[in-house]
Amino acid sequence: MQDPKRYTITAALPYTNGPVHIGHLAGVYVPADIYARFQRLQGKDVAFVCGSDEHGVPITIKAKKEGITPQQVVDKYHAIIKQSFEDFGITFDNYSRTSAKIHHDTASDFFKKLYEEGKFIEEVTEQLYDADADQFLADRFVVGTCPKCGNEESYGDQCENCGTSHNATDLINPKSAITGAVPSLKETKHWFLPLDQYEPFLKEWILDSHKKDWKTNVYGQCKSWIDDGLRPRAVTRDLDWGIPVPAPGADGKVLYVWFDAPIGYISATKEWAAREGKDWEPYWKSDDTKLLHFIGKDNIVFHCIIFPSMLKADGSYIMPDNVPANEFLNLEGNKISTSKNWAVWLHEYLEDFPGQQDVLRYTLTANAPETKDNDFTWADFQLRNNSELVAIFGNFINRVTVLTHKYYDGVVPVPADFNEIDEQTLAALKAYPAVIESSIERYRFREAQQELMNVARLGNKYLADEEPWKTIKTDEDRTKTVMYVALQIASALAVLSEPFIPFTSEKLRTMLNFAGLQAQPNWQSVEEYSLPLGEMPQGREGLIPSAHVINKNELLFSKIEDAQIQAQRDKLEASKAMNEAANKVMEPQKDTIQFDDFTKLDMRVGTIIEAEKMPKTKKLLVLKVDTGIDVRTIVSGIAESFTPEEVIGKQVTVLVNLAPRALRGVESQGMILMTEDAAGKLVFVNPDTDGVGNGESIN
Ligand code: B3M
Ligand code: ZN
Repeated sequence: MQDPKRYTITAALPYTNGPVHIGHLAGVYVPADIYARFQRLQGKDVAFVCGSDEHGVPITIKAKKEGITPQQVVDKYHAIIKQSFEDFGITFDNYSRTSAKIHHDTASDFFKKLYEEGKFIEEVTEQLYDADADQFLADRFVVGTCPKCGNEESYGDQCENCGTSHNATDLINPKSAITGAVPSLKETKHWFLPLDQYEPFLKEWILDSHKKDWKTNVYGQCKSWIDDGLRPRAVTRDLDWGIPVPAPGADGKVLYVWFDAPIGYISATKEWAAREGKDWEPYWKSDDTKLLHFIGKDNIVFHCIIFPSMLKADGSYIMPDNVPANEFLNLEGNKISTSKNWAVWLHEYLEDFPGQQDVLRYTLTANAPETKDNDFTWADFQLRNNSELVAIFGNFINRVTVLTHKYYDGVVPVPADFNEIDEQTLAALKAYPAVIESSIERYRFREAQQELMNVARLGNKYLADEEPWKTIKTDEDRTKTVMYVALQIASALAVLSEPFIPFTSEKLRTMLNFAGLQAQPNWQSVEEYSLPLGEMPQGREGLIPSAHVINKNELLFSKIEDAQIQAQRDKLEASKAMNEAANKVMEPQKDTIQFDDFTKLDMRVGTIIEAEKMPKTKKLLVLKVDTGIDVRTIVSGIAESFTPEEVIGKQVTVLVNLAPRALRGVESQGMILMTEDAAGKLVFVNPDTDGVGNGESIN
């Protein structure tokens, strides 16, 4: 769309059943924020809205699990999520929530209008029903085999493996997620949006008009759904958590969460407009508005097929201009999983890396899953910080500001004539705003951020080539010119970095004392004013003019040490181990024995006094154990878990009356009791016998 008058930018409403993690940030909120910040920097009229998605089955499941009400669940996580977004500088104009009255009213009215205009099909159909739970099963209440890809853990409304959206009754071998029971079919009335009727519209709008400008992953998914043929979709559910269906005969029914949630964008805009004294309608109904939905790939069908069909059914809304959906971010090679706690939670990150929001924002953009799934690793995080943010960006700024203070007491010097290198450097600088802009406008945020770093590289190369630390001894005028040019590059970085690393941009503005400037450098001025090309300096001052005084220097980034990275890896490993332990299938209990059987076992406290590896074996240690009765040899299969040195002196539990047997020619006269930890490592069944001597019986 050429020159829109205003922007309505939406970011997927996060489900309020847990905190947000790096996958959310990388996939949706950082790119949306970069885009919104960028448009604001261009002076554009922007409404950037989001909010908590507080209805739907996942929330009721969470409430059941924690023994609290769904409202308590959403209150808790709404507060945490909202705080995380603020902490990471996600500049929503409004962060609302779907339990808000304004949203209930908006969604209810939206349904009512369509209902009254006869846009729904009302139908009694058979739905999956869990008799044990006395509940209809829809969406995430039911799991089964995906009819399209065969994934055995598909949800009732969507398969997370292939992304297909379906009806719960389409699942093969459905099972209740509440009781595990095989559901029966039971009749119930629902309202359906006849998506098939919107097929011609969707074909023309997406397949014909957006083939070129939509991302191939988004376009491809839409095409495959449309090509498969669309069917009516139920927009109501038999549930007690959600927005009551405003239609006669709909007692005990609520709007389907995916019907109400996208309307949340509209409610959030209304709420914001009311607060700001604006009219919300142009942001949703005016042709000169650019509407954009930032989402993850699992939400494509809802934003490209279902919500547009709803808007079309209403008839008064505009369509999104683009839906720049991202693929998924993995973590250290595995899928991020809330239930398995395989995630980096934003609130926890900030505890471990206080004040370092930009490092994460930067890393996630550098590695954003724009065209394919990508992997976040702590090693990459450290490398990006140490060898890009610290070594390139931070280093350049540090050199410029330190030298300005050292040579000129912080005063921007008056340059002498520019030579060819200066002019080329400034010409290169001048080209960057347009280059970065072009990438952002095409939703290529990784590329845009790389170009930003190229500005810092340009600065570093310029300083390295011109060596003001050398010329200061020989040529004062030359040094002034070089420092002047370097300060222009630093100022440009303060402006151009704002969408990507806003906290750093802010610090840099303070360091360069932008507050003390008459004209604030902005995106346009980087293009317009930084290229004096020989006409300098009279009449055309730079971004940061001569005689301006900059503030004290401070470090923008600091090195991240190996120990910090290892601590993060350990944290992940620990959560994996805990998760494995929690999911471990326990061996069933053995057959019952009599007390006499037990008393036959003679177990004693003993101490290992010598240990050595059994030659030519991997697993065996030959131990000498003081059992209190005697010192005897026991061959034990623990060499993969312990070195001989580790076990000497250990007090252990010994079964002393086990019939001796020869292992590799060594007679073993007993057995040491062992168990396994969560990671599968052997551990001694330690008698923990403070003051108990060897030979004491265990019974
Ligand atoms: N809450 C799904 C999700 O978090 C959903 C998005 C709603 S956007 C209207 O993936
Ligand atoms: Zn599937």
